[in-house]
Amino acid sequence: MTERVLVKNLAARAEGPVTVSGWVETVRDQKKVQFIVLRDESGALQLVNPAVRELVEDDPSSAAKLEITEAISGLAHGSFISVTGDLKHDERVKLGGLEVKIGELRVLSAANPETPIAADSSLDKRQDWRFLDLRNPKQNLIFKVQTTFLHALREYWIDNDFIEIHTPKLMASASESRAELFEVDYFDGKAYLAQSPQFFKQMAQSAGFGKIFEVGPAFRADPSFTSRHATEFTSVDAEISWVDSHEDVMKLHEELMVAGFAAVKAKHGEAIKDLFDVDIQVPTTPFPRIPLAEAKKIVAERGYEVPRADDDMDPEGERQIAAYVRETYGHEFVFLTDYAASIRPFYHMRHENDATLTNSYDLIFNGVEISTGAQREHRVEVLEAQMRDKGMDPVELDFYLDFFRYGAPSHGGFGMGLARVLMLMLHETSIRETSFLFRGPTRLAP
Ligand code: AMO
Repeated sequence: MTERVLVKNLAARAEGPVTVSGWVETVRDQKKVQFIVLRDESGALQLVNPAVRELVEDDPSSAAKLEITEAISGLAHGSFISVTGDLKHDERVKLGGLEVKIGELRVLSAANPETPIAADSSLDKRQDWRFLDLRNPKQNLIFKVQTTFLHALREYWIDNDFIEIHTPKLMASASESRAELFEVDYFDGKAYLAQSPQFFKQMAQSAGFGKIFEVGPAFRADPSFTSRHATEFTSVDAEISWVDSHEDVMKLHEELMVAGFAAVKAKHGEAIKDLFDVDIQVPTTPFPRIPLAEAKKIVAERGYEVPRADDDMDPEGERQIAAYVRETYGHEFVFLTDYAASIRPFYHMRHENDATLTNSYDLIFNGVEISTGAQREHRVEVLEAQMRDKGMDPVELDFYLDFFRYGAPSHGGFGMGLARVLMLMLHETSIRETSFLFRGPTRLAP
């Protein structure tokens, strides 16, 4: 057996014997000739077999040929096979101008004959059979894009002397709010699943790390069934020391987005256009920045009154402000800044001259929030006061307050939901499409 060749490498290869391996996408079993479309992780290829339907007395090779023909006739879609045969370049073959004439066929793992999902199956059903769903080139591309995006971010971080950290996901306390907290048995006591690496990425600042990043899981016991919420998601976090305000964090954030989008466009732009009909735009910097109060006025002028009494933006408001930004600046991103302290966590720094506002932002991409960032409060007495202000007992987070009792630099950072970025980048309608395996209130398997 010759060495396995990936489908994508066949075009550059001379005609002759090759071995290819993958799964069966389609079988066309005609009387005189059989065709298989075989797909591997790199592409799809047509295999051809001149059918031999009975033994030919004076042809000793006919027994083997008959065996291959019968194997192909009984081959279920999805079976994993390995084929050694003769590669031919033939422009008439629609699929890549290539064909392999089957010499030897090995069925490594036969699939059940009935495939449980089809192209028009519901999203829920496709989630049940996610491993089969992911065999589709479109679904597969999402994770190639994710790899390229994260690699570009990582390259940026490493080029700029960030340190990667991995913070624990088992915690003794809540990491964001007490709502949406998963509690788990922990020996004789209780532990909580981390809602965010927030406290520990700040700890790294007091530890003198300067600039850090983490890509890891975050858990939220959020019972809602929206297209953008999961109970477990991958959070992309960065935190840096010596910031003057949230402006420094936004600068970092937009540079990262440019790096990620440029890499995705360069590597997958064409494939994304083909499979998603989306033109990836590398955003220009600076991204538009609009204080939240002003954004609400703009949205009201467009005829939409944000109904929430809590000073926050609602999803329709986010869509409206994104539409305004697209029309006015031709931009897909907007930073909404200076959120009210009443709706932000205690650890956000407040404005020097107006304690009702915070040095914080949300990043909106194509009409949906993908990230929250802020300058943090690093003065321990102010932090304690802000906790009390929110009805929290500072004693409960004493370990966290300790981080600021032995010296701490000014600092800030952001957290960003990876599946949301991919959903909005590829114009998908749900993070279920862009999460490898989605977790929600009614989904724990597979
Ligand atoms: P926040 O709670 O806004 O901020 O979360 C940051 C980003 O994480 C993503 N996200 C989610 N994605 C999927 N399902 C969810 N249930 C979910 N919840 C949040 C969103 C969101 O914008 N510690 C702060 C960040 C910081 O200030 O550094 C935090 O967690 O994309």
